[in-house]
Amino acid sequence: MRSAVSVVAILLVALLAGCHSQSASGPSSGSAPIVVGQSGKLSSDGDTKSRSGGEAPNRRPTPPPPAGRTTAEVPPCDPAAFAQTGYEVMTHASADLDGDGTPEEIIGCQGVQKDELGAPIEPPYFGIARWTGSAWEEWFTIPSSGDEKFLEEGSIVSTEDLNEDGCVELVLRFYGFGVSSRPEPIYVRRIVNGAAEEAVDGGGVMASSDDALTIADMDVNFPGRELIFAFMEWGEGEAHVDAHRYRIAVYGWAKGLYRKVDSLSPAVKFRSAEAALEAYTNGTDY
Ligand SMILES: [Ca+2]
Ligand SMILES: [Ca+2]
Repeated sequence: MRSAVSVVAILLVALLAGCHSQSASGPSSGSAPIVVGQSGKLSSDGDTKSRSGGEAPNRRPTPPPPAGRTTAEVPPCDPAAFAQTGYEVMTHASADLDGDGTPEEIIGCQGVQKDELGAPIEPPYFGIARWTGSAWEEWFTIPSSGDEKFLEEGSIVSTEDLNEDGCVELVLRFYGFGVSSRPEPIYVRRIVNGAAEEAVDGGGVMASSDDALTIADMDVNFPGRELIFAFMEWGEGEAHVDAHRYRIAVYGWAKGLYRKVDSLSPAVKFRSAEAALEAYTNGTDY
């Protein structure tokens, strides 16, 4: 694994200048890795494209927009108009999820009414609004599938074509209630033939605020970018603030889903999950 990463690191340098994402759309098109850490924060820090081989992506052609229906004529969507009664909009983003040339609006909504601990009583959801040609309408909703109660700014992790097949992978994160650590599961959905499909093996990846995710092209055996998690592993007698070991889990696109394709637990301890991910993606020899 380490030698493969070293090769990737060399390829990165060689390919930095000329590689650009094939993403059909998205608010931040480009191929910079996306890092989401403990507070759901999101950062991009440079192009790490390294794909140089492997299975050729089965690219889906983007059809031209129908006559009289161009993006320029679509008025902006008002996300607040799509919050159901008793909900407020926490975050939203635009992306062409069905590849018809017109962006849809992804709207994250959280329940207003709270319990005695401050957690919303109703489960959060993402609403997808689409332009019909004459009006914005709610297309479908994606409710939290666990006990998660929260949404926030970082809940829409990615709206890009990660596996380079012409279809956007929508990476979403809900939040559970926690005191020192809280559940932060990741879900991946895509629109196929007009319906939202789960796009990660097992329906989602359970993670917590002690863990972190980055999205970067690290393995030429799988098309496009991989989802790379660092999961905190508690050692004997360790306190929360101590350095910990982290398990690195790589999810690559294979047989129509993001599946766990690699897992390793270096003996080195890190101060944070982000530091563990940075060491892995930089090809550090543990
Ligand atoms: Ca569309
Ligand atoms: Ca895709």
